[in-house]
Amino acid sequence: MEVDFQHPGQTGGERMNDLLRHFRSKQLETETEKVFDTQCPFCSVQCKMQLIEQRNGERKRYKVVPMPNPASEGRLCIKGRNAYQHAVTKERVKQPLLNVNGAFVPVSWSEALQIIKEKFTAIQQEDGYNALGVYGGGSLTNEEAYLLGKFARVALQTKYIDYNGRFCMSAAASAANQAFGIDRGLTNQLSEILQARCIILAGTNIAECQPTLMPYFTKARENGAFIIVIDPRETTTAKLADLHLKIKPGTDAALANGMLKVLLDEGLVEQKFIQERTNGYEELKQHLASIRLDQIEEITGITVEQIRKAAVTYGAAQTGMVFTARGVEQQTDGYMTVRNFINLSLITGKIGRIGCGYGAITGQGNGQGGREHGQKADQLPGYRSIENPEHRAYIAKLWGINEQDLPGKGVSAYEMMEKIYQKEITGLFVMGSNPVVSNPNANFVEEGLQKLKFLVVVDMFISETGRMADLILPCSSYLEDEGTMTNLEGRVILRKAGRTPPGEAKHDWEILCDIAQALGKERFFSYSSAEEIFNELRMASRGGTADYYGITYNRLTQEEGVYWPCPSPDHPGEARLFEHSFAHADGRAKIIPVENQHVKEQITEEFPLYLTTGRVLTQYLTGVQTRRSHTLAASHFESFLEIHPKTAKKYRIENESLVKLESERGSVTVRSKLTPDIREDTVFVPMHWGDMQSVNKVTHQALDPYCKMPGFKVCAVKIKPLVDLQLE
Ligand SMILES: Nc1nc2c(c(=O)[nH]1)N[C@H]1C(S)=C(S)[C@@H](COP(=O)(O)OP(=O)(O)OC[C@H]3O[C@@H](n4cnc5c(=O)[nH]c(N)nc54)[C@H](O)[C@@H]3O)O[C@H]1N2
Ligand SMILES: Nc1nc2c(c(=O)[nH]1)N[C@H]1C(S)=C(S)[C@@H](COP(=O)(O)OP(=O)(O)OC[C@H]3O[C@@H](n4cnc5c(=O)[nH]c(N)nc54)[C@H](O)[C@@H]3O)O[C@H]1N2
Ligand code: SF4
Ligand SMILES: [Mo]
Repeated sequence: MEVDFQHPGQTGGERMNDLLRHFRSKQLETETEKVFDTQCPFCSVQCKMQLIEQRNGERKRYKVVPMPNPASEGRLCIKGRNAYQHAVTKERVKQPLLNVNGAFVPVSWSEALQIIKEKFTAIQQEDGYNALGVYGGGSLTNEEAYLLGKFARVALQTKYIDYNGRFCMSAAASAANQAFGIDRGLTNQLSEILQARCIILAGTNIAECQPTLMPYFTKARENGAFIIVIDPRETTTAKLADLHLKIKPGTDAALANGMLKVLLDEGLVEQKFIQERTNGYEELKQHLASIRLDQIEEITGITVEQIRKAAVTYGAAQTGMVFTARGVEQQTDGYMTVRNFINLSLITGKIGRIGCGYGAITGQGNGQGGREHGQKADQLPGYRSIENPEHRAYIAKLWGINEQDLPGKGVSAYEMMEKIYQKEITGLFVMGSNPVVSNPNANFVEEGLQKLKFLVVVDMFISETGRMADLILPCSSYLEDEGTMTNLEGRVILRKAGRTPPGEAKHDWEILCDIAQALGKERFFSYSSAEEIFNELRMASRGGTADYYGITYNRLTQEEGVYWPCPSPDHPGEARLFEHSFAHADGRAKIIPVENQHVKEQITEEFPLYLTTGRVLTQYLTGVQTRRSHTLAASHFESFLEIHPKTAKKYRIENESLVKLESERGSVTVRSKLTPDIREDTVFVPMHWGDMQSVNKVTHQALDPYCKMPGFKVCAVKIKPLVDLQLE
């Protein structure tokens, strides 16, 4: 604002007073500062920070201050430092948007709710209650994930609910449940990594995906730990390793068999632990008798010598930890592969004591809590089962409904897409996911979504899935939405949120309550705060595997988070699991034999290369948030194809040239990045982009039969230069 110093008829003194007033108020404006205590919305470490908003008239400046916390010890990565940028951008959706002949038109909340009521009721009448599907996400708070499960079962009365965590945590979660009787990402707290003398990192790229955890591993190494990384690429994480096993994609189950065999042959097993604390060892022993190491070398591309080195070092070490992530889990045998890595921990007795354990490195911010409280097809809160009569009765009573009215088990995320394609599900409600980019076989998924009678997407932005919606509902961001998140260690943390949502955006839980009210179900959904929902969740989880009963907002404010299980308010929470017993009824863990190879798409003459997919440091998942942060978008503005120079030469592909990548399902165009860090038979493309760069147009739809995890990490492809000079 300019000051007009030329008021006619003003005396010099009056003019001076005006001027002073102006400068004083200007100074005050500059000093207007708001401080928000928050935590990063991205990965499972959940680093704490403060966002300082400085206002100078219309202009705002932001400063981010990392805050101490037990997980990242006060560190923040580049995504965390710039996370505020997407939350404060003008691109936020601020009003409900109705799709009218392809154009989004703002409507009021009451109009939006009326439309939902009409459409949902019509679908229920025409196609039945199970024609409505609900699709959730691992970014939602515990309160919202819990409420979404209740919303599907009580407000919509549908059995079809699942969430993006199916693509993320399902293999590790089902393996841990079967092996240990409980699924909590890490069995130990992070600080114990420093005590481990051998660390196996299988299909996990911590340096890019949980960067603030890297110092735990570098310090462990300084303490003398031997680090083994298993990855088809020499990632930044692999560069830290003492031994990098550059495995052929999809063959980790066989590699683990090779290591188990060596451990047995060398007598590096803990007989006492096996006898007292496990079942199934004899069957494993018999199975391994038929395994030949030269066969394993042929399958995996890892030499017998390297397999021996890895096994003997892990077996002989006093302490050791095994970590897996999506590299081994996002496979059509992901469940079995994780079981085989857990077998390593069990037969060596390297679990349940200091510096010894197993960990599935959880992915999304609330990837852990999001999988515990009922947004999964077969699950009720507290990790209860929707098929267990006692569990059903407990939850039905708490919710005030008849047990018979609680729907049964639905299907997994991708199977919901199949049901949509087959027009069995005709209405879909998406909260916290961008399925048209993150599902495998994305062309099929897109075709299916087009057939829906009604698609509602709740999001902060117009995502690729949002673009296809009939109605977009604006939700609050992490800076605005208070609630609890459970980090990769199983530590429940309270995320404070002091900012007011922009425009008419509402919290996810408010949106669920409003829709429930419009559908006449308000008596089941009358909450006035996230804390109130949490208190109901505490009761719902009480006595369940993931017991949160002893955790309160009060405790979370005073303590630095509380580990579950925490069955009573005076319970400290369990930092290290399985010290004395496992969670199965007999207290023992289960060892099982795992086959070397499982059905996967094989390379052929027409499709001669393996494609594997994953992540880069500065982008997050389908990129809807990180592409709206100018700093992050600038660091990686397009996708790429990592390829070995020898392979590139064979296909006449130059560095930084456009490449057409094709499978039987579809094709994408991406820019080449030549690097000797990748295997010659494999190419890698990140998952963070949509439309013509969406790698999931190429990936395979096959699912793991146990946990329904898609095999994102391996399929057969062909490549060619987009413009082939030799052919022109
Ligand atoms: N920067 C960033 N960080 C993130 C995310 C993000 O999008 N961006 N997402 C978060 C989420 S939701 C998740 S689930 C995690 C994922 O974390 P990670 O699982 O660590 O990440 P990915 O890159 O998917 O896969 C890890 C590694 O597996 C390797 N790999 C591929 N195929 C195979 C195989 O057959 N065997 C083996 N052994 N390795 C293989 C890849 O080369 C890759 O380096 O990251 C979380 N953190
Ligand atoms: N090829 C390939 N595909 C993969 C993977 C892979 O490695 N390779 N990884 C898989 C994995 S591990 C995952 S986790 C999935 C993730 O895939 P998606 O579920 O699609 O993940 P996001 O990109 O995080 O989409 C989240 C959407 O929700 C919005 N959102 C964020 N926070 C909130 C919130 O609090 N409330 C609401 N209502 N909306 C919110 C964001 O703006 C965004 O549009 O992708 C999977 N797909
Ligand atoms: S992305 Fe993960 S490691 Fe980086 S700041 Fe956020 S929570 Fe921390
Ligand atoms: Mo994930």
